[in-house]
Amino acid sequence: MTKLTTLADHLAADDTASSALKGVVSTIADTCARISKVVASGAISGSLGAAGHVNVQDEEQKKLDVITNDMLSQALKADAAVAGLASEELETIEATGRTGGFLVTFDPLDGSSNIDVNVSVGTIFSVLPAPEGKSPAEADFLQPGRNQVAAGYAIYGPQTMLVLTLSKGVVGFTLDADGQWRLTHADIAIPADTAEFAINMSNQRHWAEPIRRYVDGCLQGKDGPRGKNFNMRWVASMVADVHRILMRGGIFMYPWDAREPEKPGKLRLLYEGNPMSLIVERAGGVSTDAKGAILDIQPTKLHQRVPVVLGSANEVALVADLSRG
Ligand code: AHM
Ligand code: MG
Repeated sequence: MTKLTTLADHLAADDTASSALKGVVSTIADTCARISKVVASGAISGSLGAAGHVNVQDEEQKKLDVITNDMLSQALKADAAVAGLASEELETIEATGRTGGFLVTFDPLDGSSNIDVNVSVGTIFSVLPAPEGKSPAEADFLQPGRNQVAAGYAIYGPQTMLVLTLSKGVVGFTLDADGQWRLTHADIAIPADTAEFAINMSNQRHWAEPIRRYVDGCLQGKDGPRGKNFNMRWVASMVADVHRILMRGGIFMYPWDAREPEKPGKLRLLYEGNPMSLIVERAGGVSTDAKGAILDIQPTKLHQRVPVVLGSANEVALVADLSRG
């Protein structure tokens, strides 16, 4: 059997990224491989369950949120090309004492509310350029998603995979039994059309009119305006729902809703919205907050939330059309 290309060989062959950026991606990938083991050990290592406090998002932290946040933070602080980091689990940014290089934002364990029931979870990351000649402040992290020089996620599922975009295209690696990332998905592309949607239907009564109309059209299937039947999936782990869309198409929505009207949505722009939007766009899909491209939003707050509609291009265009009225 021919050996599949390793992540190290794939990065070495990429002449668009600097060696410093490749180093940061390797640091994150190595840490995700280690996180995969901790996640997989579950109750054996006593790492399941609640940590006993809430995070800056006012959400109950799991023990694994804390463990994985510490693992990534420590690894990134030890990387000479990282000037600062920001995490969904940390209140403020952390500067490493270095200048130049890169800033990394991450959600160390997305979907962690699923961890105790053994459903796929993941790590999402985004790499931004750091300011030259000064230690980064919070304002330096508030860059539009278009500035990202790399983005990706690891999914801890039946297979552990790493999905990555650098300057172009989206590639996927699978973790082998020896702890090596192997290139298994050389050119991931999202089909433009789909008959599968993903949304938390239990929030239906809180949605805005355009989302109600769109989903209602899907639910009416062949007998409705769409003239075809739709299937529905909701893992409640963004990594798992987005991964499915990258593998076979679909539309994912976590829109604004009226439960907490002052919040624009549930998902966070810097840790979830931007990295996933870059991956989806690079794979030929579309990602919008229902007004415009998520990647064009100028962030104003570190933990800013954003409505997210992403996936198959023609389907996302329909939601955007309905939203414009
Ligand atoms: P988390 O980062 O605290 O895990 O929250 C984000 C998760 C996403 O992975 C997922 O799409 C969403 O929350 C599910 O929300 P809900 O429980 O409302 O369905
Ligand atoms: Mg998350």
